[in-house]
Amino acid sequence: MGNSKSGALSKEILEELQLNTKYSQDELCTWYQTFLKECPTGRITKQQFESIYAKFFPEADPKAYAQHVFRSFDANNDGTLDFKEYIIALHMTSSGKTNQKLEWAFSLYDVDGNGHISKVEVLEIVTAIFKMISFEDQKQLPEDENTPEKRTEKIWVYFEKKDNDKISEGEFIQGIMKNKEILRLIQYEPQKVKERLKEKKH
Ligand SMILES: [Ca+2]
Ligand SMILES: [Ca+2]
Repeated sequence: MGNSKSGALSKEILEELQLNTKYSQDELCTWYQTFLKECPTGRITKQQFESIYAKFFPEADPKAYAQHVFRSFDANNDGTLDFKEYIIALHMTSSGKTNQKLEWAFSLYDVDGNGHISKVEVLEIVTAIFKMISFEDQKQLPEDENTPEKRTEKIWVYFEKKDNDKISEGEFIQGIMKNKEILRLIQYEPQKVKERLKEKKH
């Protein structure tokens, strides 16, 4: 132990990440150095994660959504993200295959982690998503999806579920593959995020 700050990435973790993500050894080592610069402890706390989101959405309230995303990334449930969890998360949400992205979306919506999604859980995530949409943008939403309740109802009807029914992971993924409207409804307006990121770059 002791001075582990200089620590190179262990061979075990490196091999596991290469296997699971297709990132190269060089890429992973470079990211690890950057990661350690930002997080010298080697772990991202929930508060740090929330403040990253706060920077991206200065006019909104992304805290609840950030907490849910954090939970879905924290694979071993210890309240922090280590480098491995961080890279897997990055991979699943950006370069991962559709199936992996949907598996991740399922874990995001399965708030209590019991393997099923209830209507209450959908409402919880959709409500968190709404807090990130500015009031101006909310006004532009179609009438039948312009509140968290209406949007949840619409999603639930697409899945052909009754109020107390549950959605399994298989149903969730198949449902979205069959109906792209569901994908649009369960996501935060990705176009808006992209535009905002572009603005920041220029
Ligand atoms: Ca963890
Ligand atoms: Ca659940």
